[in-house]
Amino acid sequence: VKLRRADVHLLELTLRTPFTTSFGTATTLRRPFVVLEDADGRRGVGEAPTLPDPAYKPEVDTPAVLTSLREFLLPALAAAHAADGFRGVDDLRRATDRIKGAVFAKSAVEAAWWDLRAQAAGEPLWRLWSGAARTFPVGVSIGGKGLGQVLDLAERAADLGYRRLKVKIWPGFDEEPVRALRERFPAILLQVDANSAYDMTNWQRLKALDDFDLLLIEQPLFDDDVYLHSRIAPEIATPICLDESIHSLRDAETAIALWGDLAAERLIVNIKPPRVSGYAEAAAIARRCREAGVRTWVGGMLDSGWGKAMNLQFNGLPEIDLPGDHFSPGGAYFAEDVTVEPLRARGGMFALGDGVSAGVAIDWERFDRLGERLFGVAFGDR
Ligand code: OSB
Ligand code: MG
Repeated sequence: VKLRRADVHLLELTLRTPFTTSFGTATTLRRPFVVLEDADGRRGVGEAPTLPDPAYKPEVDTPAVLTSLREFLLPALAAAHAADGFRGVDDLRRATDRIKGAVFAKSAVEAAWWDLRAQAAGEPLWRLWSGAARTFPVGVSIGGKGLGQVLDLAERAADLGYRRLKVKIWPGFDEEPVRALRERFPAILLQVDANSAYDMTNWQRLKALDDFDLLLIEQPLFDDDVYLHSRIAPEIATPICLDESIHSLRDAETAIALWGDLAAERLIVNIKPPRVSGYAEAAAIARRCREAGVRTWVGGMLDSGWGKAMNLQFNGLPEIDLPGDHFSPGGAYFAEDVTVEPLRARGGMFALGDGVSAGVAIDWERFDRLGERLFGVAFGDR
């Protein structure tokens, strides 16, 4: 792929339903999108699914991602492109290797690059990633303020046909919503996400959730911790799922080693491609987890239709076991989105097709209307 320019756009996306987690409520999301242009004039797009502040984990806030892109990643890409060009994704990744962290920013660049590759090949992304045109179940994540809203959103999700629900919990709002959801939906796949709201003084509360046949408990402890999670895993019958604290294949290896003989039964990994710096690393994690018998699924960050479409293509990998966070419980996530056609699940199932790249198209008129271009670099001729 011969690149001509890289530009960063900032779009404002408005959630139709505010999303509440243990760390706060989000309504409007300012999202960086990387647009890579190749020598044939194609435009590849990658989203950084940022949040307003670093309450989920460091460097996922909009200002941090914009700083990483402007100050470090785009200059490093321009320098590497001038010196050697990019033959493949490994060259692209190597160009920014010396920059530590910046996983969301790196992922946005890589996503745009994959989009270009897929367009040039005329293929869907799932095929480039050695996936299959799978039909798989998808789930929803419920971030409700209080029991009333949680039950209301769960009802809407069940009406739309989703058979897997994830609910946000925190100390004092855990057993109550889980009990209510389990009573209302006895057969549904149910899981919880604490977004690191518990600590070593109160994690024992989570043992009470063992009575409700949950699929998993996601990131109960600290956002940067793997070790303490491995210590509480033998004490809770429900599997522990890591989200925030997995950034790389190496982190996944650490978890697999720490869980030891319990890995297959008590460890699950939420693979969010942007949180692990991109789709290449995400695929490596999925394969390593499969080898170790550790189940995986594809998480979301309230991504736009574009980010979700790419994640759904990634869900085509046969190594992904469980339903992912790809759809919102009450219909579309955003008042206005960046894709021409909305993504659709039928009966809680999503079917990958033969459409090129992400299988949906960017609506450039809306893309331009929702935000503005902030900065960019020209790569020049090689
Ligand atoms: O922890 O999975 C999470 C949203 C924002 C930040 C973190 C998380 C989430 C979700 C939503 O749970 C998943 C989605 O539907 O995109
Ligand atoms: Mg999570």
